[in-house]
Amino acid sequence: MKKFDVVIVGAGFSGLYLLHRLRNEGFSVRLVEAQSGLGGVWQANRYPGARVDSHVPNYEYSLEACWRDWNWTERFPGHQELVAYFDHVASVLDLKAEIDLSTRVEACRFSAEGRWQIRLNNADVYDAGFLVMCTGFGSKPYVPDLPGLDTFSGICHHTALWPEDGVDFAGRRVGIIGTGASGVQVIQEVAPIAEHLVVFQRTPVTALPMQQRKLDESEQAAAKKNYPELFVLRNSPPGNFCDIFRRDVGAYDVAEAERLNVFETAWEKGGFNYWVGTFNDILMNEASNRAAYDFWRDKTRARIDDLATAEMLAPMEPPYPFGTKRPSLEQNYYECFNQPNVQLVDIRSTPIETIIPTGLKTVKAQFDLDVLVLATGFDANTGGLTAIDIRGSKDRPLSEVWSNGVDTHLGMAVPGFPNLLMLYGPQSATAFCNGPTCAEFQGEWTTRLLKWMRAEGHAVFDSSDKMAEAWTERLDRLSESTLFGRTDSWYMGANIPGKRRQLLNYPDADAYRDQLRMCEAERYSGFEFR
Ligand code: N01
Repeated sequence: MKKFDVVIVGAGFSGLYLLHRLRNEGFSVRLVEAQSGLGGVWQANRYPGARVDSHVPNYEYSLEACWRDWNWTERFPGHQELVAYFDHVASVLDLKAEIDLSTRVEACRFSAEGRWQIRLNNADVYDAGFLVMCTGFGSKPYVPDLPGLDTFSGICHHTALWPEDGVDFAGRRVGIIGTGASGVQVIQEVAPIAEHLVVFQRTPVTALPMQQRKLDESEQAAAKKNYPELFVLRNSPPGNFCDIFRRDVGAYDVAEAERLNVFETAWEKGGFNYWVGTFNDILMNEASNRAAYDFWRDKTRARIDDLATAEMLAPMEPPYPFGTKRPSLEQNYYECFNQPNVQLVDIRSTPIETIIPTGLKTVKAQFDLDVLVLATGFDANTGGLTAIDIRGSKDRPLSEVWSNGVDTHLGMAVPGFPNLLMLYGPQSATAFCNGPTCAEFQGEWTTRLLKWMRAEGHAVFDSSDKMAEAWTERLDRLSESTLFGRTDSWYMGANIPGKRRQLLNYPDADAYRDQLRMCEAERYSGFEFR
């Protein structure tokens, strides 16, 4: 059995950063990754059009070694370029020798000796002092239980389980179920080439203009002079992004002309500016939220030719508070529905009855399809963790402990699972924190915790039920004081039938970071050491 100080699971932003930092601090570390390459979700999500929704230089590490010689070709890079970036990172930080690719963690047990035994699918067992799960929030695809799905005789794939050799849509009849971030991206790629595309929409997405453009090396060379400052800004309130800052006033604290001007400016900047870069109460105050919705609705409807289609895609009345489901970014999403070969079907009013060998039947009509794309999302936040048989000191599987809902200490640790940490996990700022920002912050926090334990002579930590329940209560209160609790979204665990409805993402990355800092300043309050 190979022994390590730390085993990390997952080679995305969090896993690679932590490997780099812990190894530099003298810990022996092994990183295990199920995919055949680096980059986490960007390996699995190789569907056409997959690209990141955070603009350059937000979605990359702040380490100069990683950005000095790296240039992006687009403001919002595609998945192939992202995968190449992760390879570049692993090369410049010299990480590859410590990573097992194509290796799946099957079971993790906490032993009486106070260490983790990690069984891999190749029959190896690793023995580690600490186990850090960096499996991301979207590693478990959700395939809905649609009657007859297994009878479909055409090509059918979930967007996050996309075949490496791709799918040819040209001249085919294609159906796409789901209009979240993944659906919006595939639809824009398929619409121009399919003979006929039917989009099955249950809830409209509030997609925002990406304002994509090409980047060249000279522009980036000039911008890099400011990167050190920009990356400091990314980690300071209002943190997350280097260059998206909301005004610290409410939408109705300013006159109408100014409000509209702020909305328009954010709209023109593109990306997430319109979601998080306008006023401080958009996601809390109903009236402000409605103002943001109405502005989005009017801009969007103006792009859609047919009135009935416009009402389905951008209804006059908001289907949910703006921004409480993740707004996707788009380039020509709404124009796709003006094409004669693209049809939109509202499956809330006319639900899917069954999938048949030749297509799909709703309660109202039958659609003949050659290809069916399931852009139906993920068992987000928890699914990637509960899929692994992880048992703590009481030998209870994590999936059982969380079967009635999640309690964690600070979104980092689970009572009864000593020496287990989660990065970008449930109940941390995950969905509301730019990935690399969170990877670096939580990675630094974890590195300092393990160094402190080493210096203090502690071998084992655990957290208490009382503190974890208090953390859940804090999130429940945040769910009530914001507008998030009103919407069925994966932020709330509400996209998975039977999953307990609770806010699974701390909706303020700055406040979340303050909580972690406070815990550390109090010599890791809420943790017990031995
Ligand atoms: O998944 P989603 P996603 N019958 O859960 C529908 C990140 N991401 O893969 O809204 C019919 O958002 C569901 O309908 P409804 C990003 O954080 C990032 O698109 O539940 N429809 C919805 O329309 C994102 O938020 C990027 O009513 C069903 C869709 O499927 C997160 O991953 C790219 C259904 C699922 O949308 C998840 O995005 C991709 C059913 N039974 C993903 N079940 C970028 O950065 C579900 N739906 C670009």
